[in-house]
Amino acid sequence: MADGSPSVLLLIPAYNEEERIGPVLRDYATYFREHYEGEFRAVVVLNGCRDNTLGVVEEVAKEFPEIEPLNFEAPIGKGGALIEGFKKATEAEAVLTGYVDADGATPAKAFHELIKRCAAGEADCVIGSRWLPGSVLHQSQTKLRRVFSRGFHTIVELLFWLGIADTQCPAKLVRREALEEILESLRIADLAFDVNLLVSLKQRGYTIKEVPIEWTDQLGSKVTANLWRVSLVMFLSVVRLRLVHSPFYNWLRPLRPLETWLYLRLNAPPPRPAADSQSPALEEASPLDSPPK
Ligand SMILES: Nc1nc2c(ncn2[C@@H]2O[C@H](COP(=O)(O)OP(=O)(O)O)[C@@H](O)[C@H]2O)c(=O)[nH]1
Ligand SMILES: [Mg+2]
Repeated sequence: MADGSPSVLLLIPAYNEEERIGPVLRDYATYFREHYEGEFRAVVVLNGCRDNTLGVVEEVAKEFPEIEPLNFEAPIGKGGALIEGFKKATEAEAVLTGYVDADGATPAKAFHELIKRCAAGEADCVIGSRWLPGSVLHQSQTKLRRVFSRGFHTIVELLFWLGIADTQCPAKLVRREALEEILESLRIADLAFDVNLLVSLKQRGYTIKEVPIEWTDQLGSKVTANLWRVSLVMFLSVVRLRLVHSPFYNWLRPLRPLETWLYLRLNAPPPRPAADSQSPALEEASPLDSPPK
């Protein structure tokens, strides 16, 4: 299914990114104006920012109208921001929807490579990998972060048998048909969101291709600064995801309030309730004292 330059919607989740996001948005917009024939749009999904990220994005958007902010006052988490962005993408009918971080770790050219692979019909979802031979790491993550990353990878492999070397690389691209089908099953609002996305795609028989990527780890990570707590939340989320897809899930439903309490205690965004559930809507269900990391 080759399609030269399909329309692309790029999501950029942003939480307190006033320092880092401006140049990244300009680089992406300039690159795609110069190198991409198809339609390119970028939506920055802000969640609970307490700095001037919105002002910075609005300023860039005046110069580059293909960029727009989507602002949530509540700290809905990186996964929550991506879920909202994906909903918007299906409404906008972009052929391909992807995401990268706001800090420029993935250069525009590297994201363009994912688009070329997806447009060439290599897979329904193409994801960058920092762990495959051929990846170019100008700056790696800290050693401790890499140890945690490999630990998380092992747990994810044991739980889901995905066979993916780097589930967490924030450079991913999905075809619209696949996205539409899995949208309702995307629930994880924290940083384990990527696993939710990949498991949902795989369960529905969509193909995922992992390709080596160019990556520069950036200073100022909020994840590395809160590594133990973030890792615990991610662990909880993948175990939860495994249980959701097990026969025991119905027995566990009554524990939902306990689960929400636990996430809030960990200062993390709770998983989103199902559309048909009796749980309150997300915005009301996230009375976090302070934004999640
Ligand atoms: N930690 C955190 N990051 C978020 C959140 N929402 C969006 N993000 C974005 O997630 C991306 C990765 O964050 P970063 O701190 O650079 O983490 P790292 O690159 O994984 O070390 C950035 O674009 C953040 O702005 C959130 O609620 N918490
Ligand atoms: Mg980063």
